[in-house]
Amino acid sequence: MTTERPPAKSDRLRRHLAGLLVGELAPHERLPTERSLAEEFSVSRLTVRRVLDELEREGRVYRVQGSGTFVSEPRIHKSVELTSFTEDMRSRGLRPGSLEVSCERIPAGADIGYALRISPSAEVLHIRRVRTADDEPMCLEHSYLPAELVPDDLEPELDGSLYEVLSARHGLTLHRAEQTIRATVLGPDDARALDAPPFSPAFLVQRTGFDARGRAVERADSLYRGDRYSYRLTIYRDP
Ligand code: 16G
Repeated sequence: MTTERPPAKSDRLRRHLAGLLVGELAPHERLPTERSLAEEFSVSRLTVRRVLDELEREGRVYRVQGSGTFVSEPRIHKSVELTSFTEDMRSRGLRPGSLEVSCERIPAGADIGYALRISPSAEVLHIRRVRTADDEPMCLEHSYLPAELVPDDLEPELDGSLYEVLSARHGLTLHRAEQTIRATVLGPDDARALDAPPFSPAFLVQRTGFDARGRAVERADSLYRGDRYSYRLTIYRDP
């Protein structure tokens, strides 16, 4: 017969804090002090600090010297699916938006031309947007579209969803994409656009999207704030 051991005091503390973080406290609210947690759970201050260190490493709380420990903003879990920024934000109940939108026609150049399977001298539409969720900058996005496929000036319509405009106006719907995700840091200009500290961590997601006919429709570089994003994958094992 096995007897279950009662949970360690530090486990009870961890569970209590996890409960506060998911339900009771709002982002940027202060957690109870180390001293009061130590008293309430009959553990040492060192134990409390260790549990808080762990939560800090997981990005669930942050500390301000001399003020205490606070609840972090929740991360946006992005699943690797062929969705648009607008769809991603709406499915989380957030209001998508775009700031600092610019749109210009430029020669593709070697890298973009290669990704889009067009000549380096062919024209592309370069769209730059700071993507926001409930007005907070989340992602800096550069999209490159072969000008041949989108002859109109898209800029006036880029307050909303690019994918919706491509589909409604140009009959272009993405069917498949190749995507790479890598870690990077924000250079000073990108950090300013994203309202984040320079050299803070970020994800760079590079997508090449194809329509059902196999035409490369978009090459995009999306730079996501590392403190607000995590990538979630559903993975399967062959039977
Ligand atoms: C996503 C795509 C981006 C696309 C944008 C369109 C990734 C990594 N990138 O951010 O390639 O341009 O959606 O969004 O998912 P929109 O339709 O809201 O403009």
